[in-house]
Amino acid sequence: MGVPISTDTIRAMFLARLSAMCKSEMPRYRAMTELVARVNADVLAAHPECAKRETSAGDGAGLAIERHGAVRVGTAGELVLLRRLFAVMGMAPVGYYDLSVAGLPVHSTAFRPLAEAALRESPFRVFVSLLRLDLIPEAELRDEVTEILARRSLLSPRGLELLDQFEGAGGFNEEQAREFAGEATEAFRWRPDATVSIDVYRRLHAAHPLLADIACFKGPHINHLAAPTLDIDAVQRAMRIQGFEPQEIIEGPPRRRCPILLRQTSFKALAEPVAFQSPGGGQATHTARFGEVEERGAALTNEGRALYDRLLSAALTNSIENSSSSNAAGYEQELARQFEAFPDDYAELWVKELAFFRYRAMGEGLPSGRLRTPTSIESLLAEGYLSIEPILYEDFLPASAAGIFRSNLADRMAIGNLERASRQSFESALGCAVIDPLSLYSEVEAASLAASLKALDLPRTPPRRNEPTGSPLA
Ligand code: OOG
Ligand code: NI
Repeated sequence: MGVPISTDTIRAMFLARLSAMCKSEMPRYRAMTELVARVNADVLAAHPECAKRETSAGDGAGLAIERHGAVRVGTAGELVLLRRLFAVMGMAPVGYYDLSVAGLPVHSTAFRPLAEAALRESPFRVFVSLLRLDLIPEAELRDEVTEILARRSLLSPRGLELLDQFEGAGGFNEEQAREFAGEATEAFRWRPDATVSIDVYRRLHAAHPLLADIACFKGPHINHLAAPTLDIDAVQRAMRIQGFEPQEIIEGPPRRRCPILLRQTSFKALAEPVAFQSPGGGQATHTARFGEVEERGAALTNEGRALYDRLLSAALTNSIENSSSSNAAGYEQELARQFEAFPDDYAELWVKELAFFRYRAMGEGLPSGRLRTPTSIESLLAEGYLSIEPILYEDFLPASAAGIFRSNLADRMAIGNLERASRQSFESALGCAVIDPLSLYSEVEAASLAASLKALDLPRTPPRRNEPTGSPLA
């Protein structure tokens, strides 16, 4: 085989093809990426320091490259095949997202690179949702869907053959990598000829639009790609003015000085013509594909995330209760009001342990003699021996994902009271456990601290905070 191509390179090859396919098939998506590029160029011209902010975008050049995509599959077998396919591209399942809480009959994970170097090289993830047939009440419909899905294969025979070769040899040469990237892209192509009659499509669509989207076509079409931006509010305004009809609100936290987690917006899925099978044949439209924009900020600790979840749900509840003329504007105001309780300063986020940080040693190390002084990470930061920068959030947010799904379903269909999905059942379908995202961030933080202390020539880890000094009575 010679020297195998790195999985990071295969991921980049795949994304380049996928992106080209989406742009050529969806002029609106291409136009959206051009709009985002203009906004990003304006931000960089006005604030050159922003290039550093999106850390996984490196010097900012990476802003032209999409950060994630999403597909939906119907069966455990399909999910396992995608796990194998994404492993070729250096992506593993991270996180579990239960979307049944939002009335969607799916649960999900994100296939993504794990290592910092891999994320820097190509920070592309795929949000993969698995249909929960158990949530479809009608037994007859469930059987019908099972039968339809059993007939399709996600990957071409050549793609499957290459996958076996990769697993057997532990890698691809360049030619195999290129061929596989092509086969994988084909697997996610939107194919407008349904595998069912219009009658079956309509019945599934009536049960839940997602059911029709997942079951009636030849494969798991890529439903969107998400372009990164440095100013999602500017993108949202430009999308409105230029007739892209973005969703009503930006999902996620409000605009802040210190961005956290993930903010997202999208334009509504396009109605695309579909040709149906006999009996009947016929044509109709289906909303399959849209475009998304994302802006990322700091990854939050467990405590930070709990605070985020609490404030977000308070904003939602209050804005529903006091809903006045404009829901969207009322919600945004309420969201901003709630998030006043979320510190908007990196030093404070560090002190309160609400976000994860990467440490860096500054200068030449400590002056000799200093090691005898008891010290703390806090004073090393205060005295400038250490510096911190937030670790970028690489994952997703279930409430935001639900918003993205819903804004792109023709009708806001919900199956009443969906049973809570179990992570266990998802993992047994996947054939392995999903990785806990928090453990990844905390490893990056710990490794950067250890390396920085070593660079400062400190023999052991000092306590995080200064001991409280003096007596409270002094
Ligand atoms: C996936 C929606 C989730 C996001 O950015 O949160 C997602 C889907 O519509 O299949 O992509
Ligand atoms: Ni998305």
